[in-house]
Amino acid sequence: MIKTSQEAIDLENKYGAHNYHPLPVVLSKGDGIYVWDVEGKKYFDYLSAYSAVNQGHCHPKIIKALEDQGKKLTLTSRAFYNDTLGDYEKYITNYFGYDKVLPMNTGVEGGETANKLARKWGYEKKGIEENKARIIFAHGNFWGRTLAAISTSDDPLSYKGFGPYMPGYDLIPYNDLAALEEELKDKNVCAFMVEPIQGEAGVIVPDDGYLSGIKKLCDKYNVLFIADEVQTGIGRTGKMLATDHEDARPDILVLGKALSGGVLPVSAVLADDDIMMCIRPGEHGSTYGGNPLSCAVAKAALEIVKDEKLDLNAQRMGDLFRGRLEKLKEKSKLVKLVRGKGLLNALVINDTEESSTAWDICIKMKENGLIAKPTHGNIIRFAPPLVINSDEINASCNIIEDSILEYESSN
Ligand code: IF1
Repeated sequence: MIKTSQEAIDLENKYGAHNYHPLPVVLSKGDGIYVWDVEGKKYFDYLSAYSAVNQGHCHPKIIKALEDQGKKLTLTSRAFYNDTLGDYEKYITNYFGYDKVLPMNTGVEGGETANKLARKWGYEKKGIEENKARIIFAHGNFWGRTLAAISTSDDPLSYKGFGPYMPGYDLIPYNDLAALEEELKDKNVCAFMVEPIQGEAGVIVPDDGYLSGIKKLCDKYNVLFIADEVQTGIGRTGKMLATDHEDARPDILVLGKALSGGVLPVSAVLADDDIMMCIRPGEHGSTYGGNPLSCAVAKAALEIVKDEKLDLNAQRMGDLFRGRLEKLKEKSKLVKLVRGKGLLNALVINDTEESSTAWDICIKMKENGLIAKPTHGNIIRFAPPLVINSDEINASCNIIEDSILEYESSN
């Protein structure tokens, strides 16, 4: 049993792969928007496990679904039917308005599934020559750590040292419809896969009209629009889906993270029959994909977003949050830019990408009772659980403001 934070850190250093550089805080309890460390110190959680805990930590309704199903039947594999999958499939396809769902586990498996589906559709429905299908991505994309996912990355930290790379992938600038149209003229392009807001790249919000422009161009050139909503979906940006902000219904929708409210890995790929039926029995799957435990947890997680109107709350609380941080620009030279939508926001620190300023400010915020983590050098992402209220937004903004001003006055 871990007694001190240092003990936990030492164990991870000694026995765990060093594939992360965590903020020096050791969490042992979570409830709603709060987490506690081993010593009992309480923090606002402003990362939500990269937007997987939208419903708040250990939401009682999700935990109850986990316990009830966990005592009954957790995994059958898809070799057999079970009495939860069909019910969940009906629920989630009606919830998002698609004919069918292909259930997977992690977000990157969702992306991989969407890529396989698009290629298959390209050969069978668009008539692309075998092994010639191309999928277009945007510079700055991030959709996971598999060899296919890093093959589309232009971040050396993601791809360097892991070649050779998956062929049939090309990049264009994000938020650039002209560049997209150029690529879509090639008959071998089967899909364009894109995040409606780029999370890892630093919460890059495209111009109004970008998403609807993608939809129009993909329809015009008979190319599938794949929306990676693993991080932006499930209420995070102030709508159920970030693509709901415009007339931009994806042909293939990829969900993950908050689909299970941070309880266990659940992802999903949704599409209509003319696309989804291109994959036939035995051509794709996963041991845990669509397991009864995941179905019970994910259904509860989705019900909560609707029942508690978490998308509307994210929109209102996000406006309040950005308003507060905008005012901070007048008080601190360190605050260069505030951007985001709903409760997916980022603060760009007025320093170089290589500087440790963003990290040092996160350390200061941790000392003051709020945990967040920099993405890409000088950008701090702020993404609390969507259950946060206005008093908690104001209290956490006080911590952010005090921490930045304290840091500035001592450096
Ligand atoms: C890490 C980043 C965020 C994602 C989008 C698919 C996936 C992710 C838009 C894959 C996953 C996670 C991965 C995690 C940290 C986190 C992350 F910093 F890595 F980039 F959120 F921005 N599409 N993002 O953001 O989902 O397979 O992880 O379930 O790898 O460090 P996954």
